[in-house]
Amino acid sequence: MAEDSRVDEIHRAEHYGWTLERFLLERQRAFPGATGEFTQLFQQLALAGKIISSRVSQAGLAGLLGHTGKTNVQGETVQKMDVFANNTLIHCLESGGQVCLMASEEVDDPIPIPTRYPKGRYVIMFDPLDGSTNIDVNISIGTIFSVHKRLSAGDPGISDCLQQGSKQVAAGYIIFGSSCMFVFTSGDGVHGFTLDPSVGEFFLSHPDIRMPERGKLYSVNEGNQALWDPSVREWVEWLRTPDRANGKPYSGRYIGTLVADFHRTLLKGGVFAYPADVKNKHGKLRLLYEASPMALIATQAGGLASTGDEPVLDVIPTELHQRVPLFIGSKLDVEDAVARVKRK
Ligand code: FDP
Repeated sequence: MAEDSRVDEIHRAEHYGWTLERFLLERQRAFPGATGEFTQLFQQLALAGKIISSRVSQAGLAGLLGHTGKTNVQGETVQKMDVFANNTLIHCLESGGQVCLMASEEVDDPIPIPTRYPKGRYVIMFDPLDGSTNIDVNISIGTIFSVHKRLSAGDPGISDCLQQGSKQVAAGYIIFGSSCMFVFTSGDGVHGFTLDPSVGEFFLSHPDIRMPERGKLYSVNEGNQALWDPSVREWVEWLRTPDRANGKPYSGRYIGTLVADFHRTLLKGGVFAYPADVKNKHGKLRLLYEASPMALIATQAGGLASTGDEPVLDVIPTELHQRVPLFIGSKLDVEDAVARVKRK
């Protein structure tokens, strides 16, 4: 047996039986003062992930494909699965007692916890089902979440949501792809768990994920080229220009679901970008529940995330559904992008 695959096998055997729950409980024990609230919050998130995963895999049979006929706060068409995922997350999280306020891509204002339930010390924001345009065509989609500590002493409000990314206590995503994975960081590395649907549990499959320092892939919607700043066009052109010393040309990969494009970038390296353009003056992706959580994961895995002007984690939010340009991925690839793309 080749040394590499033997190491892989030992690695797998060591972590077999490490469910997400066991992993969280072990970590909880390492903090004697821990209340267990954080672990319980993640149990609720995992439950929501399993429910959404099960529906996503049956969407065509369960009458859940297609749109609702409505548009959301972003002016985008709301798909039936968006609504299902949004409601599932809200119902799983509102009653647990760990969360004091929620916010969702699908809802204009922060979502309060009904008075019949206790309020906890966390604020959670999510994109319930990222990649809406890919739902009906069986391409990977996902849920993204960002967790902050509550700031306010009294009734929680919008200021609890408008916190810098660097203040996140945890962030993650659940990708519904050829397998379902739960990937998260709570500031101590990035860990990935794969759902075994026959057991109904997430098992640790990717401990301590590290992003390669440089990759060979770039990921951007080239259909927007005509709308980009010339410096963005030149950067992409540079990536495509053969140069052995720099490992170029890079190969292009673009799925059009941030979760899926980011997941590939996390594991394989390279760079994903959604720059500002003439149509999307501040970029397209949402700061609080798309760019920020991915930025925390990227930095925890040794990568970088920038708006082109500043680290995503430093942006001070002013609006719940604020957008930012995003360059995210391998450290050296993002540094190249930032050096080449014109600042504001
Ligand atoms: P979608 O609008 O399909 O929900 O969240 C926005 C997002 O998808 C990201 O997942 C994705 O990276 C991006 O938009 C795709 O946008 P384009 O179709 O403009 O490339």
